[in-house]
Amino acid sequence: MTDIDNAFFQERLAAAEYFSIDQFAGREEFEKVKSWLLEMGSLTKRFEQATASVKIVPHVEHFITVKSDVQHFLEAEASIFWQRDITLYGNDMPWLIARTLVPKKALLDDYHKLVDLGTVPLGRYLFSHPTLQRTQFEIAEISIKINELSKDLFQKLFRNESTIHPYQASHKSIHLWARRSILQINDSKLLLSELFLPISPIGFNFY
Ligand code: VNL
Repeated sequence: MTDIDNAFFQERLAAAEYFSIDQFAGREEFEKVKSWLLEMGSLTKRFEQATASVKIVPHVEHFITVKSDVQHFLEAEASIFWQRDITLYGNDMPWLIARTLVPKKALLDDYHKLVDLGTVPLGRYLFSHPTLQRTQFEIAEISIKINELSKDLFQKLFRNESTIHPYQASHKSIHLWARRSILQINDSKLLLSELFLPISPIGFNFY
């Protein structure tokens, strides 16, 4: 995945409409995948149990000024955040797009190591912390029309594993699962957003 491919999905992830978990309870598509969506520990670790090789590629690691909705969700006073955007690969296939937003002040207190993670998975650092808490879990469904994907991106997302032919299916959409939640160490909160790509173990719906 190029930086541009990652940015395409990050935009969808940021614009998604999120709902609380109970909004999905009982729905068949949700029940099938909820053990992944509601994983409270490290997703990276969970992926590592599913494949021999998990690799993280960072696309963006910089300071930004966030929009007010994110600031509100995190109850952050200031609007300057550290942004980390990654693609996670399992078996060299793109499985997950993720963004981490950390208030600048929190970097100075509890999260100073986050600025130079590079290819080290975030979870390896965070989930080893004894006082870590996860709150405000929310789920989103993201629909992407097949004809919004370039031929090249389509190839990267599906390789040979797909039963979908891009041209027969150009009027259809893939429906992907995403989630966001807040992690907190001491008084420092950060926002994690994660989008499961079609060939990840969680799969996708297509219609
Ligand atoms: C990272 C890896 C972030 C796996 C994730 O969610 C994740 C990372 C924010 O290394 O930045 O599920």
